[in-house]
Amino acid sequence: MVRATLSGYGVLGTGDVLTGFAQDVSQVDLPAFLPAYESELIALTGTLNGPFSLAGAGHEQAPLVTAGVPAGSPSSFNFRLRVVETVRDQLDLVQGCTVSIVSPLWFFSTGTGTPLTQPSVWAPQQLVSSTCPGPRVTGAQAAGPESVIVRLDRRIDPASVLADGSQFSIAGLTVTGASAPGNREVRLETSAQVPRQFYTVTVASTVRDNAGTGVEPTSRTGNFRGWKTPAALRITEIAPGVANQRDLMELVVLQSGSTEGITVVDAASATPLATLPDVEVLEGDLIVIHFNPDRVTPGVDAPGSELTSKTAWPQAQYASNYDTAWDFQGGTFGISGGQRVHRIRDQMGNTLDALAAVIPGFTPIPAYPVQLQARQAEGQWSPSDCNGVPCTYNSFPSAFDVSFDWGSAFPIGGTKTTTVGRVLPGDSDTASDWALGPATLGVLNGTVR
Ligand SMILES: [Ca+2]
Ligand SMILES: [Ca+2]
Repeated sequence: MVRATLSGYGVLGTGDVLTGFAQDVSQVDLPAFLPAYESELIALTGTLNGPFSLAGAGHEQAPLVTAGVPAGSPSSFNFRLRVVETVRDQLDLVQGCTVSIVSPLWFFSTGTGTPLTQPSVWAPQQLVSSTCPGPRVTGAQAAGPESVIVRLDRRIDPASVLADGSQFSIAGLTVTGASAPGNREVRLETSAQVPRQFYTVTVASTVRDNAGTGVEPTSRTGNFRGWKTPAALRITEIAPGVANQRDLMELVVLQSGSTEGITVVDAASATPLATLPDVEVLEGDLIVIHFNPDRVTPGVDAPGSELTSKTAWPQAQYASNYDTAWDFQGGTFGISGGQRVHRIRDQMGNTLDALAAVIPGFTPIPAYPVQLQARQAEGQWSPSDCNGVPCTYNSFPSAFDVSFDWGSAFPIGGTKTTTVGRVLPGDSDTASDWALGPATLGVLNGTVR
């Protein structure tokens, strides 16, 4: 890339309009003539011909077509609009937008193969104009017994949404109200939904984005299932360090309801360790989640989660199951060691419970204090800070000090005899709720361990 290194300079003026200096390259096959244009100020009009994807930290890119680089031409496979993530969010750019930009021409190369030619937008003012398709419905979800959230791919103008809900229709339900908070969602009030029933919501084209464009006629419906009361769950016991990552987690049901869509998350990973099935559990029930289940070796783990009763896959037949608990199966990853925040999230993504655990001698994991602070901010872990400042490895007390030390729960030989357990009632959201002790999986923990 052509670059100049400036060793010293003074700023004599800013904010000048550069449009007049830019050469319009909308007709040029830019990838074919990249060396002639790279790093030069260009003006270009083109259309985003595909969805956005990641393009380096904090950036996204989408396939771009222009008069000079038409769709399907050889050069089109190496031609992208690259945008800073936050700028794209602010400008509301999506597939199908036609954009005019003025900015220096960027490209990306690994040193081998054909470089990606990437006209770029780093600052909002580099987008001179844009014309986008109308908002498209991307999904819908029940948010309460008489409430639904409709999600769209562009910001909705709150003034375009009528409070009486008359722009939305759902067969089998009456829509009684609607509101748009100014983001990419609309919240509807409905008559009482039938739990688990399938519904389709249809949005009128008079619902518009901030540019005044109505909802796309071809993408104006979303499906959802009728609201059912969600179960409230709490972590009671964790057996980490079991051989072959076949770790276990025990939960207690605090409020009867469905477990559908509840996830177990290691806060460091975007992928849940387990996503629970749709089972109606009762207050006081215990659930044991089996991570990385062994469904191959006969008689070890059941073929799947128990969906109909706590003894659907009985212990006599499947040795690892507990007849006193719902045995659910997780994904293929177990519980990792070191500094970890494990949490239970409901279907909407809210944290139901969390355990912040550390191994003091373990190499500090940089992400851990951030995750700990997030749980403190949610009111799921105490103290809420470390002497008035965010808890870090260097604060006093430190992130280690306010977390539970679970180091001795990782046994040599990978057994599950010693576990991390909540000492009942143990609901102060602090490390003192927890103790190491003999496993009581499938059985309610005691008041001592
Ligand atoms: Ca069972
Ligand atoms: Ca237990």
